[in-house]
Amino acid sequence: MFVLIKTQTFAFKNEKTFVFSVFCRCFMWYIINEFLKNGVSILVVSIVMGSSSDWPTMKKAKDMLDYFGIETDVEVVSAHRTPKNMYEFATNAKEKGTKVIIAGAGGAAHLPGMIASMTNVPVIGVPIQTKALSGIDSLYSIVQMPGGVPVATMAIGEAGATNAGIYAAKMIAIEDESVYDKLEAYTKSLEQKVEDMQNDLK
Ligand code: RP5
Repeated sequence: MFVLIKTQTFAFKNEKTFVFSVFCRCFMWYIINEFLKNGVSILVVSIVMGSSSDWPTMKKAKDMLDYFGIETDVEVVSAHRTPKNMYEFATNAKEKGTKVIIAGAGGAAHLPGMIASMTNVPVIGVPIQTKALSGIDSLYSIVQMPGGVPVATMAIGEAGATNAGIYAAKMIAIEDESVYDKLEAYTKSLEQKVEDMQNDLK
């Protein structure tokens, strides 16, 4: 049996081999498609911070991402102490499969902005609460980016880190229904918390 597809002719022994071959091709097409949809979407969020002293705050972002089942990697990369590492990190982020970067820094907090200047992977900035100025310094350093180089800046400290994790999950959820469902459940759990507070007052 001969089948003409566009300009190519394919020879088959009989109808059965033809049907089997079509089935195999469809099956392979389906597997590749599924792989592209799910397998290739390595749901990685990179969490970076200027110092290990930022970790107690930044861990809140990781906790949220773990809760939503999103893979993370964590690194200490300092804009001032290891600028070459920061360059490597930012310029390799896309290739590494990083979908979102959460960058935390305190004081003269240049890390999120500098990373954002070197990659188009979206950057969420977390201003670390500092001893000297309570994090106002970090906030201003991160939030006041020049037009053209955005950093999605969160609140100062742990609340900001928690929200950074949730915000990153929302970005991942654009392409991942299962993460979206977990976000819905999380939002419901917040409603429940408020209801419990209300009941505790009675
Ligand atoms: C920043 O300097 C870090 O992000 C950190 O918040 C701050 C202080 O760093 P350490 O002196 O505690 O290492 O780069």
